Amino acid sequence: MEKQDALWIYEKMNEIRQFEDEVHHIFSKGSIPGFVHLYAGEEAVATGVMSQLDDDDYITSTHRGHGHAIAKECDLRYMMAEIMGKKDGLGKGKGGSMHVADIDKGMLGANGIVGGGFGLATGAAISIRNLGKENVAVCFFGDGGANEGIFHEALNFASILDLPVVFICENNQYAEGTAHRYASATETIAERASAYSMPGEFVDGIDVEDVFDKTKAAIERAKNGEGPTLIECSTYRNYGHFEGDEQKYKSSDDVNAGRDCIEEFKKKAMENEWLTEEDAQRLETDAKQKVEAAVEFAENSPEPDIDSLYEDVFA
Ligand SMILES: Cc1ncc(C[n+]2csc(CCOP(=O)(O)OP(=O)(O)O)c2C)c(N)n1
Ligand SMILES: [Mg+2]
Repeated sequence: MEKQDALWIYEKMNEIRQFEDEVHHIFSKGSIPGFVHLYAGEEAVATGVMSQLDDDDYITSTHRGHGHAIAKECDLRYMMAEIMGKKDGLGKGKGGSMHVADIDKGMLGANGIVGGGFGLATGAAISIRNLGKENVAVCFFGDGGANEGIFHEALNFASILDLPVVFICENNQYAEGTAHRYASATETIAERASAYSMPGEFVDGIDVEDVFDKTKAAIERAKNGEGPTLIECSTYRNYGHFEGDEQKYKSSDDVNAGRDCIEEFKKKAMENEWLTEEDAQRLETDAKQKVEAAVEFAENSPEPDIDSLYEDVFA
């Protein structure tokens, strides 16, 4: 990792954390329709991966997609408007939190279907191959998503075709209230890679440098035509499964409980002289201002017109 990577990562980590804390606050006031699943706590994964991608690289996301979208440099104002169901939202206010997408940024969408990204990312990798491009597709999914049938179909298919795709499992220890250690036949998700003849890496997903290093190697492998990699990032979510979840199933003994990826990275980045206290304060303040501007923009954006109900409808 270079200094410029570290500065970008620290900036985006703070944007995600502050955005999510603000969405938590706004949701409690009743200004957000539908379900919201917050990404706070898992910032090291999205930023460690996305610091190595361009707009022409694709990602597929999950129901917990705000962090992926922010790290893929989607505009916070249009994201907040979408989450509030407003006309200026990325999806014209019709999709909400679970359908934040921005094709121009290569963000192929958050997804209400658990495991919905596997087929999309594998398909995006086929398009990269067929168009002769030198890009990569990254598929984010949860520990629960890893137990969907399409996980196995996509990994097998990507492996036999050596597709330029990286499968990134965000193992936050729970799928809703079901613990990973209860629901998975294998101790790790990473070891399942051997069934599909691809490398499997287990990463400390709270340590952004570990995420950065292991995904760097996987992205290079994909771009060199050497095929897919499965990476499992061990992480933890700060909030409940969705807003309103009492989290009675969580325990202080949980893997990664009590760790904070932003604090850990700040300490390491200062020790490595990538970040000064002044840089940190400036980036934290910038993030706060960006989030405040996004809320103001979204609050002032109108509701979608009733006449727009049938626009962009294909069937
Ligand atoms: C196909 C499908 N099955 C079930 C659900 C209901 N559901 C929504 S999120 C979720 C748990 C997902 O857990 P995980 O993949 O670990 O992601 P996390 O919420 O922990 O980020 C479930 C079962 C769904 N949305 N889609
Ligand atoms: Mg999970």
